[in-house]
Amino acid sequence: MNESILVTGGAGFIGSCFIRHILSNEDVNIVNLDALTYAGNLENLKSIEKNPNYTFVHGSIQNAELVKSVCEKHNVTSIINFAAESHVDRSIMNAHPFIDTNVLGTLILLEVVNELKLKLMLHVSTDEVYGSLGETGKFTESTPLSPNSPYSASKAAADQLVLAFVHTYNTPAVITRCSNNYGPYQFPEKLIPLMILNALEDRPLPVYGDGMNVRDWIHVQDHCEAIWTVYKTGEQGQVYNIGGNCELTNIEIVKSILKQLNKSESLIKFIKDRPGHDLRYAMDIEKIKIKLGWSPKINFEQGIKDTIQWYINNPQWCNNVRTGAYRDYYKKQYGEM
Ligand code: NAD
Ligand code: TDX
Repeated sequence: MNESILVTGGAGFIGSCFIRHILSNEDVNIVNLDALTYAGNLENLKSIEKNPNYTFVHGSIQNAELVKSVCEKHNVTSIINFAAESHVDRSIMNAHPFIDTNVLGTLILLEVVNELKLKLMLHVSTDEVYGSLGETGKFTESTPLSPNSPYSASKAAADQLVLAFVHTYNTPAVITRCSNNYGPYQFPEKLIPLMILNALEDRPLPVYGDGMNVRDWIHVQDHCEAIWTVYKTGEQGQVYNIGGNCELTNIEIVKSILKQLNKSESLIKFIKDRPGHDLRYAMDIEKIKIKLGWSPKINFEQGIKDTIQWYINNPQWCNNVRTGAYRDYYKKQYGEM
C-alpha cells in the first residue's frame, strides 16, 4: 500500500502548492485536513481534486477526535503541518485565533502522533520566530528564538512544543523554518499579491513606514521541494532553515512590480508603520544545503514575472478570494484609500 500522509492546512497557499506538486511527482496518498478559514480555498486544488490518491476532510486540527479518526481511517503514517493563522497584521488585530490554531492545534497533532505511534510529524515554521536582524548577519538554526508579533510568538511557542515533545517523549518530529514565500495562489493580504492586484486596478499601494524593511524571498515551489527533502531525509529532532538567498527591501519589490506592469510609482502610498515591524529577516541555509543537498532553484526575477502573469491570467480566482470577509478586513486595516 502507498504511504499515507496527513497534510493539514492543504487548502492554503503553501499547503496547496505542496499537494499539487507531490501528487504530480510521487506515488503517495494525501489526506488534506483543512478548516477552510478565509485563507483556505479549495479552488487552489481543482487540478488534483479527482486524483485517486487525494482525499479532502473539512475540519480543524484542534479537534483531537477528528484528527485521530482521520488518521485511523486512512492509515496515516505521518503528518505535515501547514495549518496556521499566517498573517502578522491580523495577529495584531486579534491574537486569539493564532494561539488556538498555531499553538493548541500543534499540541493536538503532537499528541495524536504519540498516541497512534505515527512515524513522523514535519512541522512547517517560519524565520519570524528568530525575531529581527540589524543590517548584517543571518539567522542560523541555533539563533535564539525572539519573536516580536503575536503571530511569530504563536509559531515560536509551537516550535518549542515540538522540540519539547521530541526531548520528553522521543516524538518523531522535525521542524522547517522558511523565509517569505511568493508565487501563485497567495492570498492578497500578503505584500506581493496585494501590490500586484492593487497595481492592476490602479489603486494605491500601501507601503508601511519608509519601505526599507528587508525580507528574504523564496518561490513557494522551492519551499515545497525543500519540505519534501526534509520529510524524506531530515533527521528526527532537527530544525532546518529554508530560504531563497534573496534579500530585498519592500520598496524594491513594490517598484519592480510597478515597472513590470508599466504603472506609475505615484501609486505608492507610504502609510503608518506596522506596530513592532521587524526590520530585516535573512536565512543562513548552509545546514540544509550541506546535510540534505537542497538549494533554491528559482531566481526572483523570473519567479516574480511568472507570478505577476499568473495573477493577470486568473481574474476569477482573484475576484472570488476578494469578496466578503476579505473586504471587511481590508477596510479595517487600510481604511478608505
Ligand atoms: P495560509 O494562510 O495561506 O493557509 C493556511 C491554511 O490553514 C488555510 O487553508 C486555512 O484554512 C488552514 N487552517 C487554518 N486554521 C486551521 C485549523 N485550525 N485547522 C485546519 N486548517 C486550518 O498560510 P500559508 O502562507 O500557506 O502558510 C502555511 C504555513 O507555512 C503556516 O504554518 C505558516 O506559518 C508557514 N509559513 C508561511 C510563510 C509565508 O511566507 N507565507 C513563510 C514561512 C512559513
Ligand atoms: O500592505 C502591506 N504593506 C507593507 O509594507 C503589507 C501587507 C505588508 N507590508 C510589508 C510588511 C513586511 O515588511 O511587507 C513585508 C511583507 O509583509 P507580509 O507579506 O505581511 O509578510 P511578513 O510580515 O514578512 O510575514 C510573512 O513571512 C513569514 C508571512 O505572512 C508569514 O506567514 C511568514 O511566516
